[in-house]
Amino acid sequence: MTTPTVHRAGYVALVGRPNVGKSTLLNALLERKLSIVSPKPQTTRHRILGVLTRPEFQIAIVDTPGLHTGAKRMLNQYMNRTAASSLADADLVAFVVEALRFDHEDERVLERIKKVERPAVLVINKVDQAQPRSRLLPYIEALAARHPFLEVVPLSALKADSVLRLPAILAAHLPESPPLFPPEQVTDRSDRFLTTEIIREKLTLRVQQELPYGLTVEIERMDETADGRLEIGAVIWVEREGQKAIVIGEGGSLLKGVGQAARLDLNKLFGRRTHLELWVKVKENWADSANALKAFGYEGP
Ligand SMILES: Nc1nc2c(ncn2[C@@H]2O[C@H](COP(=O)(O)OP(=O)(O)O)[C@@H](O)[C@H]2O)c(=O)[nH]1
Ligand SMILES: [Mg+2]
Repeated sequence: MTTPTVHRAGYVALVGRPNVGKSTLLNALLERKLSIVSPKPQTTRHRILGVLTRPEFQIAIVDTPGLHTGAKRMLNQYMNRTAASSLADADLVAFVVEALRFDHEDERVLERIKKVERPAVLVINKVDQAQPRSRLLPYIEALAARHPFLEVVPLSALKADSVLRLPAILAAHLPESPPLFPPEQVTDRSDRFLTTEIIREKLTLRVQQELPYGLTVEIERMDETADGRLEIGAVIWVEREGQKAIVIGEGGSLLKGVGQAARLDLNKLFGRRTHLELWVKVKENWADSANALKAFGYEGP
């Protein structure tokens, strides 16, 4: 006689303040680059779904923009709303924090988790850089006492082996359910969307200070050539004329670097050679315009 196996499936939302490593964790769990990552906070602007399918379970992991305080711009308000609704819709919340750091923004996220009354797992990321190590255990114990977390999992999203046990831990707290997605589906995002994100990541890594927050990318065309290459034309939108020169760089150097780095990722994503053409254009204060945000694919109220 064989024991009947239970199949579990559901949504797990990765929530936390900006920069704790939510997107890095999503990519590590899926073993592929789905969500863009940079050392700058607020890199993730959208809800990104990654589907992890195993024989015994399927986890629909939702990466969210970091919940942040003092959001004045319309884009930032959209981002917070996206994160809040993913939190409210989740079967299980993975509250991601950074080892040895817990500030007022983490505090606000925890308050929200309490308010929506979703079951939550505490993920303590970046344990690789926690110094001194002796402070780690008291830190974990203090946080664990703050809320009835179902589990507390210290890990390092940058170290693949430390995330290995997380899927089974998450799945154990999901409802009994058949799979929600076909087994081969990895995300609900289109190739066009993933392409804009890759270009925005390369830009975010190269431009300084506040400029990453004023950039957005739009795909104008995506065509297959007769010899099987992919031709992509994209516009980088900035908010002011003065930002255009910065994005282009001296003699076009910055834009060229962005194009080269993006092409490498795109070749990998599409499994074929891509040709990428980038233009820089100005749309005044697009990040505060409901119409522009809608046109650029940001989810509104
Ligand atoms: N040392 C260390 N850095 C990490 C870890 N996970 C993420 N990071 C870095 O933290 C920064 C923010 O990561 P990201 O995934 O974009 O954070 P998010 O804003 O929460 O999505 C990036 O520079 C990552 O490389 C980790 O486990 N250890
Ligand atoms: Mg992110």
